Amino acid sequence: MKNSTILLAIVLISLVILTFSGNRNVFLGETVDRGYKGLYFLDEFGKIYVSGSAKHLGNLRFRERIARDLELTKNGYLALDKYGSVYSFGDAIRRGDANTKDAIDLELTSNGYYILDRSGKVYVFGDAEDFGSGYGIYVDMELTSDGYYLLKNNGEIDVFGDAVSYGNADGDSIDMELTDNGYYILEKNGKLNFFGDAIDQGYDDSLENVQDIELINKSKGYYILDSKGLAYSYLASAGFPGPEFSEDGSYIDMEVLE
Ligand SMILES: [Ca+2]
Ligand SMILES: [Ca+2]
Repeated sequence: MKNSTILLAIVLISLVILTFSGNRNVFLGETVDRGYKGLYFLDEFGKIYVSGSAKHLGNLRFRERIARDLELTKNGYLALDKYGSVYSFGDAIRRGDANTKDAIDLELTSNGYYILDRSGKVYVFGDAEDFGSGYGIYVDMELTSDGYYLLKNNGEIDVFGDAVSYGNADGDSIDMELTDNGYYILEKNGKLNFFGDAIDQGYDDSLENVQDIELINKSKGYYILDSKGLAYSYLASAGFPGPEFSEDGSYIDMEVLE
């Protein structure tokens, strides 16, 4: 074959690989300064995707869909699996595992962490203070300065310590995020409920299987992540790309690097 023929063949083969590799990255829009540096995404197999100046420090490689949560530390991150095991990367310190079959959330304190399981049981490690557990089916935990909220899958919240109730949602709920004097509660169809001083920047309640809301402090906007890896921006996008698209919907968590 002539050199030009070989070159053409290489180009064609590369095009075919590119077209069918399925590595579609989802871009989130133009580059704007929103006061944060990057994004992390976690899928249920433990793979971690980064963009912007978020640092990739390692993946978990599960054969089953058991990764549940990712939390950032100053120069690292901790990950949680459904059996309550905690994995550390970079400067993050692992302080022990929860003995459960259905862990759902990891929340960090200054020198410790909480693990919540689906039944509402709260596990404490390091300097995390135990204010009590819930009773029911739970989907999320958020910390206040001296207490915490537990969110049930029906949208009801339980308050512990200094956490203040501003009301409940009443749909199939998945996640909550706190503002100074209020909170957001996200439902699985993308519907967002606003309490106290939480600002409505919009939402789309015809989505499927949304997983996470992440607030952007500076813009007072937020991202809503679905299980396929699409991050819907409401005054949130700074132009950092999202993760690979997941046909089978395996994304479970997103974190913003401030
Ligand atoms: Ca998280
Ligand atoms: Ca949350």
